[in-house]
Amino acid sequence: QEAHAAEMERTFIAIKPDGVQRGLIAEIVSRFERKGFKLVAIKLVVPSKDFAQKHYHDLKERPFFDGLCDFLSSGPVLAMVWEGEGVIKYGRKLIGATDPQKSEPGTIRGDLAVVVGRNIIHGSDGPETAKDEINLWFKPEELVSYTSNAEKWVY
Ligand code: RTP
Repeated sequence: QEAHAAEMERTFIAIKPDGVQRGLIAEIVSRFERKGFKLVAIKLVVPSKDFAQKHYHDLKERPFFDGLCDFLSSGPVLAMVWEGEGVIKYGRKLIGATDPQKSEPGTIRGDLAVVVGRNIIHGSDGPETAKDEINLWFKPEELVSYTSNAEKWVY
């Protein structure tokens, strides 16, 4: 069965400053790669606080909003777009529950994080937020369209 890139689902995944500083980039990228998802955009950026507030606008009423935005803008973030069938929902599964105390072993947060304020990674929680977050973090020309060799064996 042939899968066409144009129809493929995309999600926004970011390794937060704690994940980058702890040297977990390769470990995390490798989990998405090995699963069979395809990397279509990647860059290392230090977001401004204003940008962090835009990214987390849904949480602006929450008590931890200010600290969360300070934290996201405190250092380099690895911003990525991953593509594949079901990548939004399954990406969240790979990531694990928001609170690492509750994430299952085998998940990224379960294996690699301990507290909710330092849970190392972000992933879009649905198709609408995925679209919004990809547009916020990336210009259209930063999304690379290519056929990966693996694709014909994954699908
Ligand atoms: P994310 O958006 O980062 O993937 O996380 P999520 O959907 O699993 O969780 P969400 O409720 O959207 O919260 C976003 C981020 O806010 C931080 N947080 N801190 N101190 C707290 O009680 C608290 N609760 C959430 C976490 O970094 C969470 O990932």
